[in-house]
Amino acid sequence: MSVQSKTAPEEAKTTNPKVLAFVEEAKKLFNPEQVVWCDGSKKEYQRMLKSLVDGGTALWLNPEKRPNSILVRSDPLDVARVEDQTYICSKSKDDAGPTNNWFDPAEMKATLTKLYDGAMAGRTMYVVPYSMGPVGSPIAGIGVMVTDSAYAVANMHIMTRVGDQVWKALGQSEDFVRGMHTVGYPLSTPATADVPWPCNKTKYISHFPETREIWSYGSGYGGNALLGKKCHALRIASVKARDEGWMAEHMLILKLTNPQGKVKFIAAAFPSACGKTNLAMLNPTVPGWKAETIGDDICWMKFGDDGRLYAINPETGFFGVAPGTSNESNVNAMKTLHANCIYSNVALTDDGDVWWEQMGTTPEHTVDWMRRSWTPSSGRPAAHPNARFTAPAAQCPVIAKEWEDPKGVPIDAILFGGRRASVVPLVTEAENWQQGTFLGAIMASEKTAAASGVKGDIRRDPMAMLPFCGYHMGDYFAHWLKMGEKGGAKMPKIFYVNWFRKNGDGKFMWPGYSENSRVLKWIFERCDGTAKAVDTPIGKLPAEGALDVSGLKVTPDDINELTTLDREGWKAELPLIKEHFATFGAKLPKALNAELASLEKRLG
Ligand code: O2Y
Ligand code: MN
Repeated sequence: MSVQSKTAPEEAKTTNPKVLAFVEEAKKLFNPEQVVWCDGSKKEYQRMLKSLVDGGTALWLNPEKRPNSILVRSDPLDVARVEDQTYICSKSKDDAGPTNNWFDPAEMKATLTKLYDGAMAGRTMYVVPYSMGPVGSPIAGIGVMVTDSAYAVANMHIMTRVGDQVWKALGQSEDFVRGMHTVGYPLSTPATADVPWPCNKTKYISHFPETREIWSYGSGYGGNALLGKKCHALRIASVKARDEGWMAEHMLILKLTNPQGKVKFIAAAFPSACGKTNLAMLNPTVPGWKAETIGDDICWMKFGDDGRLYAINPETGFFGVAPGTSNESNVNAMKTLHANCIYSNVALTDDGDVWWEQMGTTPEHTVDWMRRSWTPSSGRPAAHPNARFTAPAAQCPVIAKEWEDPKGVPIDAILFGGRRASVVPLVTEAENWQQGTFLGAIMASEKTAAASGVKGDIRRDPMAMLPFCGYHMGDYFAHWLKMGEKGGAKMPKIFYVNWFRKNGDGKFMWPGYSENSRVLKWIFERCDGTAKAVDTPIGKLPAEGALDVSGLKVTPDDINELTTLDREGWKAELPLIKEHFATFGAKLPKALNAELASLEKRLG
């Protein structure tokens, strides 16, 4: 590559030698036409949107319907995270563990260096300084990302704290995550035509946990390109958290206030498609109770001076799944989306607004996410099932006042949950941290067959971290146990919830959504020691009458079934748990095997 980059060194916004060396290395490798140091300003954000619209990647939505919002349609082959092409490149394969794709770091860098060579020719390389968490918070972390995607920059503006204040907070420190991202579509000669959504059919989302680096190639979408999110805040941060004695988790954070004004903070882990964003923003149906949002996806927790676990939401926005979001399922998300959003792969209505499946009234005509004319009889969805909105968290009508508190919020309870049609009760309280870790480790979601009530595949997703843990899951469980030993009695209580039990007719037994506040109330009161529970082999279940079901149209029989131990179901589960635990080999902590053995004994 012969064309010289145009950057003048004085454009750099920091004198940090490690940052300058990183940017220089990236510049040499990618050979961009120019380098832009992002300042995180509103002006810069608007410039990004304009460049996306001018380049044909995006269009402005009707400003009367969705002010200052754009619609982006991606390449049909670049629509979601690519787990098959996601790698953990630790020095030892054993450190990545059996549930991650592993590659030798030197070999991966050799492969990617070839692909990176000149990959930004004819393009701009943006240097994006960002903070995950309030700038300067002792729980926050800093990253520097280079990218040739204005879409990634604009999304990073919404999802993270970008700007010069990050350079100030970083100072001369070496403690930052280095992220390199290119869509892998160089404009090698002036005659090379750009396309609306440049990407490459070859994709690599590679993580180097030991050196805190992310090298991403070929995709411009979501978690593959917004490096602050899954790559930094979970895969790299989980390793950093293990090394430094804190926790980086795939959890929402919510604030719950009872009618007397007493507050508890709850973190909750659910696999994808289990209504995490809905729970994070729920409007309680129990009179006098209030729920507010701190975060909807990621939670970083460190011990405070008082020995309790304090959590921050490292993000500043929601990158939520659009289909299924409606005034019925999540009115607060809908209100958040009124303006200043980026919509990806949703449908465009004839009056310049957005639409997706289950949003509300079906329009007679839209342009679908693939830019084709669409009517309800088209026989295909108008929005891609993984269509997304990127929305500023500050716009959420129920955002809690503490959401940007640099010291974080003290966590009272941790919830694990999956989608289980049978066996798992509505809510179970772990006896202690070790049993709670066991419940998190066996977390699963069940695909129910079309013939409802029939048990389908069970997919284990421990702590909802399977695709996001940057190291061996056996070591991750050990880290959880170690944190429990350190925190002792001050650790949050752990609960396992399941909103998705079905009856013999295949109907959901629990109404879910806002009614989940009844379960949250019981959890709150368990933390206070005021609600009653009964001991069972799997943990504590609500005692009769302890769950507030007043005014709820659920039969007493169903409530009873939802809150009673299914002994035979749990017995049938034991061999599946053993099989799951065998995945982790010798790294499975003995304490978890002991929990399993003790459960088996208690079940009789
Ligand atoms: O498809 C993507 O790239 C996004 S995946 C995602 C986005 C926001 C929150 N959670 C997730 C997830 O997969 O857990
Ligand atoms: Mn997620």
